[in-house]
Amino acid sequence: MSHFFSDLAPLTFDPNADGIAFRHYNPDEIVLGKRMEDHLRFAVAYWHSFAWPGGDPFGGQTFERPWFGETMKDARLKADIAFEMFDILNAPFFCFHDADIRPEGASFAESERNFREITDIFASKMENHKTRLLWGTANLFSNRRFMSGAASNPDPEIFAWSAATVKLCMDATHALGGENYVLWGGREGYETLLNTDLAQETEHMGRFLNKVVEYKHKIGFKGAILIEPKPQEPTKHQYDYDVATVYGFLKRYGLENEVQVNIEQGHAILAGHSFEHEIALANTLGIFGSIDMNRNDYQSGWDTDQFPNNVPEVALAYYEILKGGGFTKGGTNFDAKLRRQSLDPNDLIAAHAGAMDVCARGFKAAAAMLEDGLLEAERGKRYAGWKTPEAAKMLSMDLESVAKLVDVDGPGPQPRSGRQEILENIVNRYV
Ligand code: XUL
Ligand code: CO
Repeated sequence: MSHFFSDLAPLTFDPNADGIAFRHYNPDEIVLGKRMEDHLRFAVAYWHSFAWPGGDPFGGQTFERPWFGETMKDARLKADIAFEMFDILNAPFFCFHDADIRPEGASFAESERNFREITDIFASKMENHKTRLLWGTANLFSNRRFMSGAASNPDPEIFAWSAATVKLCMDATHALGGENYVLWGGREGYETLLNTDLAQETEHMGRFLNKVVEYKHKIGFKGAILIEPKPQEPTKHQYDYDVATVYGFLKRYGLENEVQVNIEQGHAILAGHSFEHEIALANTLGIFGSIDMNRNDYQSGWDTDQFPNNVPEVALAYYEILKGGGFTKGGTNFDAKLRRQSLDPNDLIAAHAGAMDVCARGFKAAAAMLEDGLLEAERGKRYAGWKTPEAAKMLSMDLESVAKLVDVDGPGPQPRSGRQEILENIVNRYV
């Protein structure tokens, strides 16, 4: 034991606890016929919890962690403490980028050796810890070599370097039994059209993604390949803007049955959508995969990556997820970081425990809303007109024939209330 977390005991479900505990998240509670842990599939994000120094655009590092440094000794200590935290949180999953877990080497080969040493450590730790890998991913955005993109970079050598990096990270994810592999195109986009060949860049991204899918099948990786949409930040115009944009891209390259989406709440907000909209659309298009459950600050307009703390919002998101049948390979990843003044090791534990509780409350509310069926009954009534054979037939008739169905001498159809406030009042009964 490193004593970093002052020997905190693993958290348990204890609504009356004095200190940090789960007050709403009971992993073994059965909801809709399944354990909560198996529904929610929580994951800890390695980067924010163990690699992020606490900087903001106006100030640098605020956190002091014994593993901060660029040596392999630091990386090994970081891995030890990460698994200590996973145990304290009883976390079923974690997620990582290559750059979170190993120091950058002087060459690709050295970075690869560093990376493999740590993923081997993960593999042996996973033999006697419960935590599994929800997804692995490659960081193709932090190092300056990626400043003009990865697959969309004008420099073909960066395209190749990116391919080699993704291959390495997919191999590791596969070897560790990861359930998904994520591609977030942090710098796949542009700052100015004046130096950008949009047609060529998007074509290269399509070719790149095809290679990723081919490789997945070649190595027999059974996990899902997920794209994480985001509209901007760091680039001004990001190609994977939102779920709808990603779907158009997948269709264009024939990958809509191969690739799904990892939807992040904060990214949905940046794109001008609600989280539940993005989830509902992904379900409608058949590409829902997983979620990053971290919110933005609504005033600042930045990707502030805060732990979830708004039960009604979370409830509506899980409602859509449950309506779509729940997670299969996906889960609830906390791609969230502490506020930079939250210096203490216990802040990390409290942040995750609180987030798990917020999700549990929202999830239970969502399950109850679905089980009681009031909202779905209302929705059913609203579309009931389409249940008649005459109405349904219209969909296959041509425009002129449909036009003939109008009673041209009558007063015309009468509008009906959308009952929004009544529906909001129903939701409020649960949250
Ligand atoms: C950045 C972001 C990433 C992805 C993984 O906004 O969300 O952490 O989740 O690269
Ligand atoms: Co994310």
